[in-house]
Amino acid sequence: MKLYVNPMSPNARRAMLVAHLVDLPVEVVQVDMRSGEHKQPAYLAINPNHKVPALTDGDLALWESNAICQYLAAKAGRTDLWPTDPAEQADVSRWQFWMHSHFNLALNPILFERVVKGFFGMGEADEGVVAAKLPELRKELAVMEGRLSQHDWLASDHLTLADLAIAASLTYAPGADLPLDEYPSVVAWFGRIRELDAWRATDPLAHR
Ligand SMILES: N[C@@H](CCC(=O)N[C@@H](CS)C(=O)NCC(=O)O)C(=O)O
Repeated sequence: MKLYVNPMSPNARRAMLVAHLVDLPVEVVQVDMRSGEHKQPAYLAINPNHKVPALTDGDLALWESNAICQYLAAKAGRTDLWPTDPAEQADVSRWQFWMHSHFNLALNPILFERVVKGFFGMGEADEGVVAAKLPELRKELAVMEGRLSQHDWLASDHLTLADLAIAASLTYAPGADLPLDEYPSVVAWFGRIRELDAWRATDPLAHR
């Protein structure tokens, strides 16, 4: 099994977190995006979207980080991370859908302005963009706070793919001066995530 990643990518980190947590023979393959390797025919045959992560397992070529996370956890029999009970599984998957459909749409433009531009020398953050997106982000963080003020984890009573999905999106949050302090249960939850060995092992800043 090969997992194609770039260590700087939060979407790839989502899959790498699961790869670290499960007992499977996963070979991690670095895709050199700076040289455009992800747009070469060999990689496009695996992921026509020219994005990381992607996974190959025999004849299967899989893309979309959440699908890869589900596949790895299911293949490893980790029903704690990805339950088989329909109601419990739907509880996890709703957070995975919500992450891409709502949370990231509010978060990513802010991270781009305040963190990514700095990484790549793309100029100053446009605080107008940040100000426009902050109300949306606060709305989504309030949804998480509502759940996490009553429970330690987003779904079930233990770590699941739901937590890993959303935590990966927050990879660059510490450098973005987000209003996280307004959501103490989210901060406490993120603290629990940051204590995971898998979190430390996939820290992109260790690769810079
Ligand atoms: N929805 C996709 C998003 C993947 C994604 O956007 N990956 C970025 C890196 S964070 C990428 O590879 N971008 C390169 C490109 O679009 O050419 C997933 O969850 O896997």
